[in-house]
Amino acid sequence: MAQAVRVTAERIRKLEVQGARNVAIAAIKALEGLAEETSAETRKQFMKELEEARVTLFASRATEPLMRNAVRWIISQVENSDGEDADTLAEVVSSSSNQFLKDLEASKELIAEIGAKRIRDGMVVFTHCHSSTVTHLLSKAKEDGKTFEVVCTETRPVFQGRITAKEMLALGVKTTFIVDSAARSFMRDADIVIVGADAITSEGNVINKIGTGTIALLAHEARKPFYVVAELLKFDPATACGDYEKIEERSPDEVWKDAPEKLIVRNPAFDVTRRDFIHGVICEEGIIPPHSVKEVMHRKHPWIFE
Ligand code: RUB
Repeated sequence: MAQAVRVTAERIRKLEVQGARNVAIAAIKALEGLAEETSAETRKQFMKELEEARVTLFASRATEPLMRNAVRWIISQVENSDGEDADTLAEVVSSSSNQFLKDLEASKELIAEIGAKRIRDGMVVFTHCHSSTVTHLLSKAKEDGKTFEVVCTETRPVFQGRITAKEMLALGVKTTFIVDSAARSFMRDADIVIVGADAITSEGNVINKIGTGTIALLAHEARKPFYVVAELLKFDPATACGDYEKIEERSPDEVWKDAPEKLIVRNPAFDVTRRDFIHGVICEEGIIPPHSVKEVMHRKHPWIFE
């Protein structure tokens, strides 16, 4: 097993790398690392290493289709190339990884440009957890000269909301930090809710950090627009074939380290927000209704269904 892959998978598992985009980027870089450190000589040996890497990276976190799509695409580029020696194939891994990262970056910029227009002066933006796509959108809005405030939840059990809060403060945005259970009390002051996504299903439902589904309900109750900001490649093609998106269940220790014996402590990392509660998905194709994501994927990324 390539060292780069093993170390990266462990870092992802431990949440040292957090958020769907960062997880995907780390996995792509691990494949680049594999291409550099490989001792394979033949095509067969190299393909075996790639397959081991795929299995290890996929197992590092269960609910990360962007990472899976990225790894699948890079491996398919290698499969489709006719190089016979490992050096040539390693070259294909490097160039396709580069291409994927470039496209991912371009999507992020486009999403920020589109989404920033939804932020108007004086708005209070409510967000949950830490999404690099959301914070980039907000930094673009700030760069465009918008003045707005942010309310962010701490996001139990591992407090990713603190990352969001620090990033907002660094941007000079007035930020209010609340416990997750205060979400309803602060929803009435919000003008817009913007969250990220880990996965989008074929029905247009969105999977994001645990608590997102509740916040969507609260936004619905308070009649506040609820937007999901995500690259299209967070779509999980397996859901179109009947599979459910697997919801990662993390260690109970994250919730209560020395919990009494026999106490059942559950720690699902994500939940599902039904498409009915989502005003729009802000993606690189514009702001689209959640139920049309699958159709857009057929047009933009047909390979994903192969
Ligand atoms: C992070 C989370 C983020 C999405 C989107 O969960 O739910 O909202 O991953 O992030 P965790 P991004 O901290 O458990 O990884 O927009 O950066 O892809």
